[in-house]
Amino acid sequence: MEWCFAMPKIELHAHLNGSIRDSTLLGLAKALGEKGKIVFSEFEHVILNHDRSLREVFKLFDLIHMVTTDHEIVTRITKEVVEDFAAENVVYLELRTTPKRNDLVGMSKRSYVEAVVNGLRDVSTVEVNFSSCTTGGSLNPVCRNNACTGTAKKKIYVRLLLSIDRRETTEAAIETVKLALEMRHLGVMGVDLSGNPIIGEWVTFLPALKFAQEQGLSVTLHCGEVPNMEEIRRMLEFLPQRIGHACFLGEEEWKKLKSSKIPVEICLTSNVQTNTISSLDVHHFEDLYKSKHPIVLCTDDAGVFSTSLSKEYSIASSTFGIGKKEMFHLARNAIDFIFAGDGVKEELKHIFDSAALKLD
Ligand code: 6MZ
Repeated sequence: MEWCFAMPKIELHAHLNGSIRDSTLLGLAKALGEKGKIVFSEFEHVILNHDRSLREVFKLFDLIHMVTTDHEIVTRITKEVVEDFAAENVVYLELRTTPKRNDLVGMSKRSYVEAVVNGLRDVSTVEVNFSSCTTGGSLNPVCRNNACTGTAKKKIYVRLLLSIDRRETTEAAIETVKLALEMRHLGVMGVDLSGNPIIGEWVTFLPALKFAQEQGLSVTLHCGEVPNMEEIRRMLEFLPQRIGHACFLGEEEWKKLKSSKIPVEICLTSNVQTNTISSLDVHHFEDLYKSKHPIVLCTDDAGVFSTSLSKEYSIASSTFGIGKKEMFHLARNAIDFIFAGDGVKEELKHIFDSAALKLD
């Protein structure tokens, strides 16, 4: 559906390392294979097999992380991921990633995030607004490319979320939140809790997430990727600013979610490919959409699941019989759920309203 590609879209749930292009991943793996650090043929087999369970997806992430270890690679993949989203008319992207420490290459959590920010600066195909600087305003020194200068026509707003991996300790999670606070001026808006949902306990992450909210950061949680009712209940009681997935909610939790009005990041392809949801026609998207619950369509891991945001819109439209105008409204409604401030929201409204005039 060409119109799904052409219309402006907002992406709020995209993991950096899950959004890498296959070609980049294979190229990086080949180079490591030539150095004898990995067996390339085994890696290639896993990367090109797109039919995997949730458990296998997390094994794949461990493999991906083996080839995305140094700063230059983190910078490169960030640049490419932003360029890919911009190419399909994503106008606002909240990109999330887990800050990683790797002593072997002198990487700290902070230098990891700096490498991500450098990737935003390196984007050349489109104008990037990634911090509080605004088009036409005084130039923020963090903008090295044509970001914020108003020189390029196509523009994407990018904001960052730092992810806490469920394998981490309370201290490590707090370290990530502190980093997010220190890097707010570089467009870090909040934190995410993600990682293998069968690992880790809610109580481990709670102090860090509470601290984040107290300090004014926004919080989004991977919630209900597995049927852990106790955790789902506690997550909803926490009142995060958004949640992702919401696949395994029981009746009570469902009611709680609906009355809370917490926006849900919906990842159709990801949920079906990982067998979290058995098929699209029974996906909870439909119930949430019909009951006008705040929702936003997202990709999760565009590389890992061979998808794009346009594809997700197209799938939702054809599966649930939603027309072009309604899909446009669905996309526009996401403005209310972004973590960036009112200035950006106003600019996005303007972008959508200009596009609406060309809709027919
Ligand atoms: C939970 C997920 C995920 O952070 O290295 N991640 N966590 N559920 C999912 N659904 C399939 N998809 C990705 O990106 C990769 C990391 O994001 C989280 C996992 O922790 C994964 O290792 P970054 O950029």
